[in-house]
Amino acid sequence: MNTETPSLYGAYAGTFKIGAAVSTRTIRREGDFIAKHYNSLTAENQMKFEEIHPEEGRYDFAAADEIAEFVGKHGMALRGHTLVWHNQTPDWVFEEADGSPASREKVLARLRDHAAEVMTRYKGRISAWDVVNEAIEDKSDAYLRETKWLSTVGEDYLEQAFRIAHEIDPGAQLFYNDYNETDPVKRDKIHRLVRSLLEAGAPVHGIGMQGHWNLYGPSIEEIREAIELYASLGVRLHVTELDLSAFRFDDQRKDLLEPTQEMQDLLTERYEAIFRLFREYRSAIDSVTFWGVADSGTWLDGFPVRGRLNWPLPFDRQLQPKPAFWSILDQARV
Ligand code: HAH
Repeated sequence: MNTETPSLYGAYAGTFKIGAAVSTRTIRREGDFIAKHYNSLTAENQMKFEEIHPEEGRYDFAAADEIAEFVGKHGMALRGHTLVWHNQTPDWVFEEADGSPASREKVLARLRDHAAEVMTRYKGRISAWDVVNEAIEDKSDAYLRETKWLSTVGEDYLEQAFRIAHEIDPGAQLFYNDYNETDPVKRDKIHRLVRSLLEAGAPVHGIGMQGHWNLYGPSIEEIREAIELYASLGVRLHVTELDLSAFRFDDQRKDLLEPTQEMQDLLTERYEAIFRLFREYRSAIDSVTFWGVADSGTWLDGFPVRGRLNWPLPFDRQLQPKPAFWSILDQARV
């Protein structure tokens, strides 16, 4: 009897890529497991601005290079995450030496330097870049998030970022990436943003739906509506950061050391329904990436509630497949 677990990406070959967020730590410790199940990787943190370019003129590519080499060795895809974001970006980018706000020209020049250095280094190896991450405000009455990119450069900072990225690497697919992307109000704002970028002639090729969802929502219908709306813009879709928290976002409960049986059953059912839906839209979706390789490495341990464990992925803390894994696998065959 063959008891070996089948490859997750193998099961979805010809449908879409199956990816995971990794770090140098996870590729060193769990390299064989990662290479078996995933054919696309994203650096969870190690390609972010503050990691790669902590001070003006000083770049540190050691970790990013190690990930890119692993990807090359295994013939995987690599997603670049991320160029323009309000988090994990050092303050110097937006400041003069005396701490006052830098001019629009200076911030754009720094963005251009950064993008040229990073995108050129991985040209031909990073096939898709999250050029801008999370630029839309969550509060329903506001449109763009108030960030230092917005206050220093102005409202066209997204358009500028996409134009710069395209000039530097014309072969890369350029994405706008965001979370709460299925919320009807935020969804419409993301749609409006990407539509206006396209109308201005900006080179936006795709929308990244992060997919930080939970066991209770969003509904399959809400996810479907978001996919339909985004795909109607004629751009490609990547699910970039999929995980299903065991808790609603405002649930503060901290008492569990293991998921309840009900949580495990819901995880199985939700992953099954979500992958059934993704498969239905495979003509629009090219890639589905989990935010972590297994529960042992999830960012949701400790976020948004400190000291709390979570179990959002199809593999457990021992890298063993959960029933949710088998339900995802079943959907590949139907
Ligand atoms: C994502 N933010 C980021 O894109 C990623 O770079 C980071 O490692 C983790 C998650 C998502 C997010 C959220 O779901 C809720 C509040 C703030 C940010």
